[in-house]
Amino acid sequence: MRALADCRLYGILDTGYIPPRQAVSVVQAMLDGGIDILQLRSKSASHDQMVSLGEKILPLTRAAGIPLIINDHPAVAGEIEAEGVHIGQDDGSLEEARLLAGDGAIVGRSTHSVAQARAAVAEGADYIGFGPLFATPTKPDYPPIGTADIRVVHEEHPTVPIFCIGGITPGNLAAVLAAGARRVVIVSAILQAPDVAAMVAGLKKTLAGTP
Ligand code: 3NM
Repeated sequence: MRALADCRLYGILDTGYIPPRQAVSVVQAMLDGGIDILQLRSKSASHDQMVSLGEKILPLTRAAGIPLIINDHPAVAGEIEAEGVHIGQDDGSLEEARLLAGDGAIVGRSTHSVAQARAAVAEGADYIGFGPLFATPTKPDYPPIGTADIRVVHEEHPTVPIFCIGGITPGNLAAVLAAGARRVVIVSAILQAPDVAAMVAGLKKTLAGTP
């Protein structure tokens, strides 16, 4: 299983873009392109629907040796024995999520400011998301925070994996990396690409150009 520390390109299977019947083929394309870590995100799904979708995807991510992270549903992560869970600012404590997700689970938290990043790290997050850097249709209600604080959070938390997120595309990835990012989450630019595997492979190549 790939270690979190070795993950730089974080993909999300978001049912807002991909209907459940296409989930397996799109996940396979992301894996073929070389995605490092994958999250299952479905804002409208019930516990049982998340379990059912997660159980379809888990054999693929396991075969590829990469972690599967369940968004918002720590109990689902525990039930299907996914590698981890991701929660937002309003989703309770990391401790509670860790208890539900099970021993050894990766627990990540979304953060939208330097102060929230500090709090999540103090609370013991295994990784944080940091964004949205740019305006994004995937999370339309959040004001973009820009790129200036990327360097600040990396300097404050040199040992915590920080995944920059929000509006990142092949067109601005180099600028995001130049602003100090090392790891990114990219959703719509991957899921809406005509060739998902080729898009992922291209993004990985850009990331590999920056240590
Ligand atoms: N969380 P895209 S931004 C799911 O800032 C999500 O916490 C964010 O999608 C955060 O790559 C975001 O399509 C959307 O912009 C990322």
